[in-house]
Amino acid sequence: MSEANQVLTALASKRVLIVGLGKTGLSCVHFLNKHGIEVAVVDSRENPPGLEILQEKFPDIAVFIGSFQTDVFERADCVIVSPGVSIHELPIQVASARGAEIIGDVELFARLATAPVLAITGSNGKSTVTTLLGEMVQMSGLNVEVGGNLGIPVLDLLEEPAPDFYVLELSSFQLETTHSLNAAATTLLNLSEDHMDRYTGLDDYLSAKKRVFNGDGVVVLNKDDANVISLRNELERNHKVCIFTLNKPEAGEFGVKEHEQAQWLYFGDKALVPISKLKIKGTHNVANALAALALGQAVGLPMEAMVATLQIFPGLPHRTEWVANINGVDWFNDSKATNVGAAQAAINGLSENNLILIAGGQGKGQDFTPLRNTVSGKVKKVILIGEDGQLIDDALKGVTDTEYASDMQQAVKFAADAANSGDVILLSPACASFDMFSSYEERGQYFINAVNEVAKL
Ligand code: UMA
Ligand code: ADP
Repeated sequence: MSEANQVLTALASKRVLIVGLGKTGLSCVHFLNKHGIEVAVVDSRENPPGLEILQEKFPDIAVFIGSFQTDVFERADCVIVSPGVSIHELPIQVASARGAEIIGDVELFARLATAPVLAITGSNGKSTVTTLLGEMVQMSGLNVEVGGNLGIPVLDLLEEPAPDFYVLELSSFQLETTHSLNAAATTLLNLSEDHMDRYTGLDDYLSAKKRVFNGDGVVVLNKDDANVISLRNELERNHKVCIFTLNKPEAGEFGVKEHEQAQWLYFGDKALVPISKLKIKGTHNVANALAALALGQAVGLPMEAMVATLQIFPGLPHRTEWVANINGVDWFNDSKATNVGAAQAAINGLSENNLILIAGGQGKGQDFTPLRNTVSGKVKKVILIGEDGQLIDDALKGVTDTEYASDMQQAVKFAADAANSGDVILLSPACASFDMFSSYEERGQYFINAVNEVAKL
């Protein structure tokens, strides 16, 4: 019997409970049902998103909604937890203490996947690096499946024939329930506060992220991030470590150096490509490019193919995305900046000193004071939106002008009114979107629509 079949047979003998009926939960139901494994589903929401599909396609599956009823958990001996649910929820803890196995979809994937995995985590830049690396694999003439936190649940990737590589974006939430992933190459891109409503502090958040290093594959580390590089000695015991930096690289490192009167990406003393040729813009995206190169090199992708990819990869929507130039004012949509670190990177990355920033939303318990230094001298006005706009205002007292807007349309109008030709307007909220929008994509689209209205005036 193949290893994968052994894993599935072992699971079939257990009472499996899927917690959460979002994308992940539904994907688990589909996958396990296809392999003849019986499951039950529980979701604490009254009206979870996948309910209609579940009832239509799988009318025989038991589903419990509206709360986490303890008796439902008591019957389970394998609990598959969706990333949006904390494993510290009491019924999950009780099940675990009773000996039930607590895993996530990524753990199941790790046990079943037969091709090497490239795994990317970090507070910011994950989706960009994951997508870019996927494109690099393809440009190298190899087959790739890309997914994870990016949006395609990992078990869906197993529906396709095994590729040469899987490239996975993994969140701290997903890593919490992952035990046996042994990625061929992996990175923790950076670490800054996020999801502080779920973790007790930065250390707790880091310990979830560090689970990406559980295997023995190559580890790519960011030398410029103090929290990340402090792990180097510990990781060198079990891993080959590769380094990237925005500064001059040492031998064997990826970095940036001046060459022919321009800034170039370098590997050791080898000039690779001028930064001006990269399609993705901003200093943070230079770091993302270097991280992707290091991961690709770790698994033998040809440098020429990777460098060629960098010259055509346009980046992803809602990430420092240029929207329009109206009356000499450039508008950028960075709606995916859902934490302070991301907004700081966008503000610094655009390297302007004439910015008007639109920020605010759900702060997720973050400390906004680090924004103070970044905004100071660069941002001439901040338009505040959403339920935690006031917290940002408090953190920025005295360093810039602020104004409150009741919705995105008004925020765009206030920003347009405050801008002069040559200014840059940036939506980079530093917050989640769920107080006003269904997702960061919807927030970005509302912004783009409102900017297009301004263009018509
Ligand atoms: N929820 C409940 N009760 C439940 C189950 C979920 O209240 O019983 C809530 C959660 O608290 C959360 C929401 O429902 O607010 C969605 O949670 P989920 O686990 O059902 O989410 P999925 O639809 O399965 O999507 C998840 C990831 N979502 C989260 O981690 C919150 C998606 O990442 C990911 O794309 C998808 O799996 C496929 O792998 C999204 C995300 O916001 C983009 N990720 C966070 C981030 O990037 O910052 C980590
Ligand atoms: P993630 O998937 O980790 O959220 P994305 O690639 O989607 O990352 O980028 C989200 C936002 O994070 C971007 O809009 C930008 O503001 C910021 N960002 C991107 N790359 C980096 C980086 N390397 N360091 C810091 N911030 C970044």
